[in-house]
Amino acid sequence: TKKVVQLMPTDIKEELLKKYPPKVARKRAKQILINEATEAEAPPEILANVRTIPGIITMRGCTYAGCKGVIMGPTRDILNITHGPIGCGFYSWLTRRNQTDASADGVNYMPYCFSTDMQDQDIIFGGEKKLAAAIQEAYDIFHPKGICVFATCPVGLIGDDIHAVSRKMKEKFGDCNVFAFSCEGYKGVSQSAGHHIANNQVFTNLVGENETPKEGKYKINLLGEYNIGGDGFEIDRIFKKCGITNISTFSGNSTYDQFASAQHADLDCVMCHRSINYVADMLETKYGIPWIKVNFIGAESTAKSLRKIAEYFGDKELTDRVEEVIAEEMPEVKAVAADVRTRTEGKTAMLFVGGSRAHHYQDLFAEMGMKTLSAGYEFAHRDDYEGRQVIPELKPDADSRNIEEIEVVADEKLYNPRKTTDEYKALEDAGFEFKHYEGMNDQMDKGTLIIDDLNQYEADKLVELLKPDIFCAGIKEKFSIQKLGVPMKQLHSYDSGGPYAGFKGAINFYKEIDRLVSSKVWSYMKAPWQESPELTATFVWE
Ligand code: CFM
Ligand code: HCA
Repeated sequence: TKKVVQLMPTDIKEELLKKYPPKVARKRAKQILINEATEAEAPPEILANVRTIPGIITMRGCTYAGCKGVIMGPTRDILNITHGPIGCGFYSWLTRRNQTDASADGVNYMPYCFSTDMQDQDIIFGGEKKLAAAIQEAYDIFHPKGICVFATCPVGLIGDDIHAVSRKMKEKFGDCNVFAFSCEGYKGVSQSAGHHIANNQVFTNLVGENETPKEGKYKINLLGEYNIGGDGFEIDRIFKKCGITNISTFSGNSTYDQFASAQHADLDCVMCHRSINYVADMLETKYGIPWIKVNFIGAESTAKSLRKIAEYFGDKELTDRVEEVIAEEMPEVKAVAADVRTRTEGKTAMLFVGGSRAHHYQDLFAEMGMKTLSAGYEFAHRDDYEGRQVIPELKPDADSRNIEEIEVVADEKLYNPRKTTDEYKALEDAGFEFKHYEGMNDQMDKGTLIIDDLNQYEADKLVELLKPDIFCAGIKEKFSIQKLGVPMKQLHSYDSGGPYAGFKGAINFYKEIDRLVSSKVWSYMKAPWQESPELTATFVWE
C-alpha cells in the first residue's frame, strides 16, 4: 500500500539532519537554509566557508587544487611544477577540461604533467635540491617565460622553502620569471584558499610587467572565466563581434603576456566572483580599474552582461553594435528553447557545484522552464549566497606590499562567519562601503533549500525525498546519483560537452538537458529505497 505524504521544506531539513549526532546536526543546521527572503527583507544568513566536520564525505577539494588546478592550470605558456608526490600532479592534470588554443605561437605546456615526484627520502632529507634540479631541467628543455612551483601537503610539513629556491633560480636564469605558491592542500577549508593564494602571487609577481599599451577602443579583462569545454572561446567570439577587446582572461586560454598586461584594461568584468574577486579588488586598488559583475551562462544573462559593458562605456557606437549582435544571435537560441520547452517545462533540477556555477546555471534552467528545487556551493563564502561584497579601503599609494594588509581588513569585515545581517547593517551605517549584486539566495524561490558544502549522505537523501529530474554536480557525485535512477550532469567538466556559455553555449545546453531529462533509461534503475516503495512524497513549496 502506497501512502502519499506532503513534504514541507522544514520536513526535508529535519530528515537530512535526523541521523546526525546532536553536535553535527547543530552545525549542519546552520548550513542548510530554507530560502525565505522576500523583496523587502534582507537575504537570509547561511554558515559558509567553514571547516567540514571530520568524517563527513564532502564534495570539496583542497587548497592546492584551487591554486594549481583552477587558477594557474589554464595558462598555457607558464610551466607549472608540482612539488610533491606524483598523485597530486597527476590527478590535477587536464581533468578540468580547460581548453586552450596555442595557435598564435604554438607554446602550450598543458599536455605535460610536471612534478618533482617526491619520494620517502625527500621527505626525510628535504626536497629543495630536487626542486631546484626540476626547475633547471624544465628551463633547459623548454625555456619558458615563466615557471610556477606549487606546494603540496608534505612540502609544508617538512618545511621546504620553495620561495627561496624559486628566487634563486629566477636570478640564475635572468630571462625566466620563477615564483612559487604556498598552496599546501591543508592550508584552508577548501579550494577557496588556493584561489586567494594564486591571485595574490600572480598579482605580485606578474601583473603590470608589460608596460607597452594595448590597442582597442573598449578594453576589458574577463576575470573568473576558465574556458571549460571552450566557454571562453564562445565568449571571445561574442566580444570580437561586438568590437570589445579582451586584454586578458583570468585564466581561461590565457598567456603569460596577458596577465602581464592586465593593467591596460579600462574595465574588469567579473564572471566567477568567488575565485578571482581578489584580483578585481587589487586591480581597482592599484590601477583604479573599476569592476562590474557579469555572467555569460544563459542567453538572457549574456545579453544583459553585454548591455552592462556597453552601458559602462556609455558610447552609442558600442551600444548599437551590442544590440545588433543580440538581435542576430537570439532568434536561433529562442527557437531551440521553444522546442525543448515542450519537454522540459516544469521539470526540476538540483545544482551543487563549487562557488558560482550552482547559481549561474539556474539561469539556463529557467530559460528551459525548469525549476531549481535545491542548490548550494561547495566552498563559496557568504557574499556569494547573500550578494554583497565589501569594498576594501582604497589606498592611493597602494602597491603590492600592502595587498595582504588590504585583504586582511576586507576579510575581517566580510568573511567572518559570525557576522550577522544586523552587524553588516551596522558596518554600513558606520560608513563601510559594500558592493551589492545578486547572490544565490536572491535568485532562488521562496521555500527552496540552499545547502552549503553538501555531502554524499545528504545528496542521496535529497534525491530520495525530492526526486529531481536532473542532478548537477561533479565527478565524485556522478555515479552514486545515477545509481539512484536520476540523470546526472557534470557542471564542472561538462562531461564531454560544452561550450555552455554565451549564445551558442545556451543552445548546446538546452539540447543536452533535454536529452537527459527526456531519456527513459533512468527509469530502469532500481534505487535502494524502491526495494520497499511504501512511501511516495511530494515536495510542497510556495
Ligand atoms: Fe569559479 Fe570555476 Fe566555480 Fe571555481 Fe572549481 Fe570550476 Fe567549479 Mo570545478 S573557478 S568557483 S574552483 S566557476 S573548478 S571553472 S567547476 S568547482 S563552480
Ligand atoms: C577541483 C576541480 C574541479 C573538480 C570537479 C569535480 C573541476 O575542484 O579541484 O569534482 O568533478 O571543476 O575540475 O572542481
